[in-house]
Amino acid sequence: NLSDDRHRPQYHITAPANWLNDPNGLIHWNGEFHVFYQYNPGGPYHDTIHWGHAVSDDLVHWEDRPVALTPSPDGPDRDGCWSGCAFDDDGTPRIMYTGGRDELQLPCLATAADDDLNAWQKDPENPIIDTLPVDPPLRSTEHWKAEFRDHNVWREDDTWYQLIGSGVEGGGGTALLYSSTDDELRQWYYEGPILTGDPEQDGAMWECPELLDLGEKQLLHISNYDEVRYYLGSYENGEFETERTAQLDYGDFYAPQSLRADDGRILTWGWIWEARDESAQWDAGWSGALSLPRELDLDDRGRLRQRPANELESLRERHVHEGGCSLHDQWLDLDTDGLSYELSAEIKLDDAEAFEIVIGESPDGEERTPIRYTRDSELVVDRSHSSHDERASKAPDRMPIAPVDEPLSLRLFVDGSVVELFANERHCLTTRIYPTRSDSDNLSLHAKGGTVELLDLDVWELGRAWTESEELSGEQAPGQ
Ligand code: DQQ
Repeated sequence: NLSDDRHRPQYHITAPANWLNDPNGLIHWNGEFHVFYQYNPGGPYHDTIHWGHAVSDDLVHWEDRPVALTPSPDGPDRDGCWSGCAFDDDGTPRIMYTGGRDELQLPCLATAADDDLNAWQKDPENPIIDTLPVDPPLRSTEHWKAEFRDHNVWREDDTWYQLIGSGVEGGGGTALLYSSTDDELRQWYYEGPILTGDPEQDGAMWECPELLDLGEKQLLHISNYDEVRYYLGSYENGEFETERTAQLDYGDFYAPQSLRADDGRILTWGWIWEARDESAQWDAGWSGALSLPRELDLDDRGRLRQRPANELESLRERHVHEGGCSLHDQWLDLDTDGLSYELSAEIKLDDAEAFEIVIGESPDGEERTPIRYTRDSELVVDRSHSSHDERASKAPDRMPIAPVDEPLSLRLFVDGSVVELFANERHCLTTRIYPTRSDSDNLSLHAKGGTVELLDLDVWELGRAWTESEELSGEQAPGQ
């Protein structure tokens, strides 16, 4: 029974059951936030992909909607409706997505058939791009004639643009630019790559490219199978000039996509994949969650800033406050219940070796996950004792952060098996833990080998974000 599953998140987006991967078609429409996602209703594994759909009017409480896109047995998306985006075409919401058929990846268009975005009309001319660029020649694989998928669409004056992810044969991942002045959006002209990476450093294939205008600078992010990499710099006339590149998130976070809210904020969701093997996902009956919405912008030094959307504060319930004290080589137990909370801390490593936040701990300490901030300015999520289940990953997650002599401000969200960390509003690490015992929910702090100044500390238990839609959860129970 999914509702008794302690690993299942309570305030993150999940599918009603079965498989979820990339967030898709994100749009703020008629005051509602629409999140679609790659969804296999047939089981907790990646197979014939549909688009699942969830809606919120406050970014916090979500409601399931029926499946929005289903592969057409005779269509170019017969094998799957893969990732794509939504956009506002002068008052009409449309989506551009990738259809899969045999060895082909085929760009497809659809138009909203109702105001609630529950139904979509696929364009009879699909696929709308059927000739591949030869310069550069696109990477092919044993299975795919060409890697050519995922869409990011925007408009500049009267011209539409879109990026499609690919890789150059014998070279690196790339984001290909197309333009269109066709009112029907069926004619697209190939302009060329806006950026091509180094295969060693940036990956040989780029999925889900997205270009975001952050004002002074532009941000391109791509997913390269391994990680989400971002490029911060300037985009002009079809070319991207990189000033800085880094990882967007140091953990289990992939294929993010963004929307621009009516108030101008850029909000980004990513797919949080599982860190346990397939048999454990079968047993659970569900796989994958979406991250919390993150606001992306620039800080006053022109660096990328990432913060959880403010609206999430409305989930806060019981509150514990500590702070304005020092911990000398000691433990501090925090009085919380369960695995659904937010912790916000401002700390400074004085002469301590490390500061630890220990989550998901059993009374005998046998299951426990220390989140450790060390003198090497590294944040490590030590999963070696996270779970008695051999099928759960024991690998540590690591993220470099600010120098130890500066205070560290940390926001931590724990939600069942999901752990999301924001350090200094810049560095993010999303990961998964699967404690097996029902009493593995203790939360404590530890100053190791010296003094840590606890400048501030708050913990809030967080409420449920999910409006139960009985009809849907009954209809889509696992195994059906
Ligand atoms: N997932 C989709 C693709 C995309 C990949 C298929 C990224 O469109 O490239 O489910 O996770």
